[in-house]
Amino acid sequence: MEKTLIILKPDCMEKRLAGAVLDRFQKAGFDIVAAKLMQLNAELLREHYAHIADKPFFPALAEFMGSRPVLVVVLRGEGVIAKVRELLGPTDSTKAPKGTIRGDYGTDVSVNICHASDSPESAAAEIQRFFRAEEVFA
Ligand code: IDP
Ligand code: MG
Repeated sequence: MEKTLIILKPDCMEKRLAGAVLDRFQKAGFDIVAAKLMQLNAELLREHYAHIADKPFFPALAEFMGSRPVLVVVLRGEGVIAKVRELLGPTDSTKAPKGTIRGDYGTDVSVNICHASDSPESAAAEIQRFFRAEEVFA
């Protein structure tokens, strides 16, 4: 069964929307198989965001992502990687349709409620980055 990694970002935690966001994933039929509250440090963020670490917005993004504890979760289910991305909507919250998580709760292109893995390869790498094998109940 497919698995994906999500991170409920600092804006989600600050707005106390963790339950509302997880509810959407659970109502879509996905199971929580790992969860951990973490405050992400600079080294972990550089690794997690390696694909954009050279962008001018990266320092501000890293500061935002490390600004308070976030909830890191592994979800499991049929087609979970693509379906969770669809439920999130596009990166830019101001362009995300109403009814998507980012469209309903996000602020802008950076402050956008939730991270989700974008492919089977990144899901596998991201799950390993944040969890030990015995912490994933799948
Ligand atoms: P994704 O989260 O939709 O997969 P990515 O392109 O992987 O989007 O970017 C990772 C994160 O970096 C985004 O979720 C957002 O928080 C931030 N980000 C992406 N593009 C921009 C930008 O142009 N300006 C500011 N922040 C950005
Ligand atoms: Mg991404």
